[in-house]
Amino acid sequence: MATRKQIINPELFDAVLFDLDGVVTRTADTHASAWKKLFDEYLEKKGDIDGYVPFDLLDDYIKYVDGKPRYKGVKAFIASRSIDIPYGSVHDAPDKETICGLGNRKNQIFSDLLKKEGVKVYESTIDLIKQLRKNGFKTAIVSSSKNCRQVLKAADIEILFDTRVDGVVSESLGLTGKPEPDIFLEAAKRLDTDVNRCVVVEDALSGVAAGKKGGFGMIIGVNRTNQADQAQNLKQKGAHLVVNDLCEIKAGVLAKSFSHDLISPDLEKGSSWTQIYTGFDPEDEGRRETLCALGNGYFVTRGAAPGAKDDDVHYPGTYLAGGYNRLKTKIAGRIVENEDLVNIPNWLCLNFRIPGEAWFRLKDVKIFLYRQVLNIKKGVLTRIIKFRDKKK
Ligand code: B16
Ligand code: MG
Repeated sequence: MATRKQIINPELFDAVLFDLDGVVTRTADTHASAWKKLFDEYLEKKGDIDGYVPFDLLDDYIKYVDGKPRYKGVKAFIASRSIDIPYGSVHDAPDKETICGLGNRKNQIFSDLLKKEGVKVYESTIDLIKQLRKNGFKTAIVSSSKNCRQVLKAADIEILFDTRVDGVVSESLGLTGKPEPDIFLEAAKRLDTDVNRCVVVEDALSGVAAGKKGGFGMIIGVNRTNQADQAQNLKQKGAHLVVNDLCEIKAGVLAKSFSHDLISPDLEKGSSWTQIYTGFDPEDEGRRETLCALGNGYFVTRGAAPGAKDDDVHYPGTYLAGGYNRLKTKIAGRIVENEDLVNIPNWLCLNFRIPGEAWFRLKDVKIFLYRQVLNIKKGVLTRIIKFRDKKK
């Protein structure tokens, strides 16, 4: 039975940031093999009478080097074997016993493998990227690798990304690599998109951790190992959703995006910043307007729909800080003097009508879809309505 795909919801997200190795291209295996050759040769040469424990293509790769910039990877693995060598310099020869020397040797091995094996892509990822772009999402490639551009070129997919933030860009800007969020933040900045509205797609624990640290709206972990504990680890590091392959994801189209399987971490986890209301209930509208009120310390406006009139359903209200008035009212024969906030002129006056019909009123039309999203962090209230007019 075909499983239902999860949808990247264009109502909630504008951009998708893709990791390269292991997400877009099958080069994570090439990296892992290069690391293994480097470390096994090194450990063997270093010599230990009892022999050495070889680099584990899965465990050691995932734990120490996956997703990290080259020298950070060397440092982490070497430390895990209690070996301490000087950092050296980026110009160190590949046979020099320094962090940089070893890193440079790894790159030689990687380049040779790449030449021999070429670059293969994950077709499902490429399909998803094309769908996303067709539906108006921006896309970025975000990789620790200094070989990123070369790999994209070899696969002829450079054109699929609006921007690239990789090991080379990162070095030139002095950014810190994964698990710090810098390179993802730089990509969001280049795409002119708020981190809340960006999806990060990563296969490495360090990359997922970077996404979480950066506060990105959605993090999709890709578990290429097919092992349950890796899925668990990706979730633990901050992935909202873990898939085995991106064929499980599709790009949402705005008009069709009102489905139950929309990806919305805020909805699913009831997280703190976004309040989502679906459906329109005239009875409850007054309370909803109160809960969706937005203010800035000077004035506040109730979350009434634009064009809403003061009637039995809506109560549009805007109030100024300190904007009070005193009024005498006769109640049950007694004059009562009351001090209250004054409802100042309603500025939510945007309305429309279909030629030949009355001005649009929610309660007069057949509503198919109604969705109201209050983003408390950004102070933005969004309302999306799909309705049928009387002519149909
Ligand atoms: P390089 P990503 C990472 O790329 C790889 O996951 C990791 O295995 C590699 O060591 C690292 O790039 C550095 O790559 O030596 O080519 O600069 O997953 O962030 O796309
Ligand atoms: Mg990766």
